Amino acid sequence: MASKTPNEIKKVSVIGLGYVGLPTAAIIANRGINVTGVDVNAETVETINKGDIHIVEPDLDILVRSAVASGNLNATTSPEPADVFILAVPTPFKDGNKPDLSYLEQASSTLAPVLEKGNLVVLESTSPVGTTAQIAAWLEAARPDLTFPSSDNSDPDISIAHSPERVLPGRVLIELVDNDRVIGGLSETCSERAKNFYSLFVNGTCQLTNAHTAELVKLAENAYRDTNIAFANEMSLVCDKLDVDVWKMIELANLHPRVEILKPGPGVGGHCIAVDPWFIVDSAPEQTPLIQASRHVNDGKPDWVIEQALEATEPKAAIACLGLAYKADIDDLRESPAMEIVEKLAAQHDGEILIVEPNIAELPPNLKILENTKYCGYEQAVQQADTVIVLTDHSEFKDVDQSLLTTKKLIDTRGIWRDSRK
Ligand code: SAJ
Repeated sequence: MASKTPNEIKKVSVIGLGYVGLPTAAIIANRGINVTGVDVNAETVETINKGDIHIVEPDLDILVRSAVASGNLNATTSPEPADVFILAVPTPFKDGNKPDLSYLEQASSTLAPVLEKGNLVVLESTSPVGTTAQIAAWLEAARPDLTFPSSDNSDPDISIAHSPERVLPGRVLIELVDNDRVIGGLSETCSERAKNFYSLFVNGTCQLTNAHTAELVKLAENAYRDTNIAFANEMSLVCDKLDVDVWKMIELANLHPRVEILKPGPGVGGHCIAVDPWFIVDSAPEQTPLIQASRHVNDGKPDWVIEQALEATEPKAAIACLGLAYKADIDDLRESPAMEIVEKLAAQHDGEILIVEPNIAELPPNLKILENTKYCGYEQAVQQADTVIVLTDHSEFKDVDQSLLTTKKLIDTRGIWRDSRK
């Protein structure tokens, strides 16, 4: 049973309306295709159906509003029949750095009853090697009346492929359309069908491969970045010990035509780079000493920043912490090293911890309940503090009045003010 050609795809269902699923649903809907977005969170569904959004991403509000107003995007809490299903639910890790596939298993079980002959199912969530085949096995167990690619059938009723999302938060709407896509089907026909589908809205090239390779490509990309950041973080410790300015050293080393050292920071955050390398480690623990060491180097950086801050500051003096988000100019606090640093500092230091984060309206609950934390503006925090720590390189911090800093002890983990003391 052949899947639909691009102009026969009338209805798409996106399961999981988060940082990837919602932008994807909105882009497809704005191409004139009917899209149902599915999310277990009833509040999220209600927000989207009003034409609003529950996450921060440039221009997403405009796109969702127009998709909902045109009638092409609607959200619901349970899947309905469609021609194509995209799975974009979280794949976090659990205790022991093990992948947690429970959201995918749950999504597969709610999707199974509405599957019909000719459907295409695409897994976009970043996943351990073997997950696409696992989804086929879950669906096959629930729907013995349908044939699946795993049944050794060259023309199965249901086609299944992995096409990992590779978009950078802050640039999602551009990268969703312009980036090349890696598409790994459970068979060559599955890959071809998935490519037909993505040609509806992707301008980049669709590179076809098998599912295992596509799964590992995505994990390798994020582990590669984590390893490179770990090198920069390790060099920042070396420079501190040897009293060398790490930013100057990296600037000069990067003049070499084959060297490009990334930037050190307070640690690595976000729901991707701090998580995905562990999926490779889980599948091949003995083959991954470098990936594991990199994770430990990056995870160790917050404690080093805390040590520096405690050493620099009198016990009762205030410390200003600039930035909570895991990287510049976003509001995402997930796995943020800045959050870990602020929380541990508040527990280990007697003085006040003055927190400046221009992208949120109030402190998250875990910091709000602490007695010695306070949410502040930049000027107030810097005036009251003896020590100032830059944790996130938000644009706002680059343009501040640096004359306020001349009498302060500075710990600039992002190197944004490296020239301010010259
Ligand atoms: N960081 C540094 N130094 C650097 C670069 C980054 O300390 O030189 C830190 C950031 O401050 C942040 C963390 O690393 O805490 C991750 O930030 P990022 O901008 O490197 O990446 P993410 O997590 O926002 O998005 C990544 C991207 N992957 C790659 O660049 C290989 C994106 O393309 C993926 O789609 C995304 O993960 C994902 O969803 O997997």
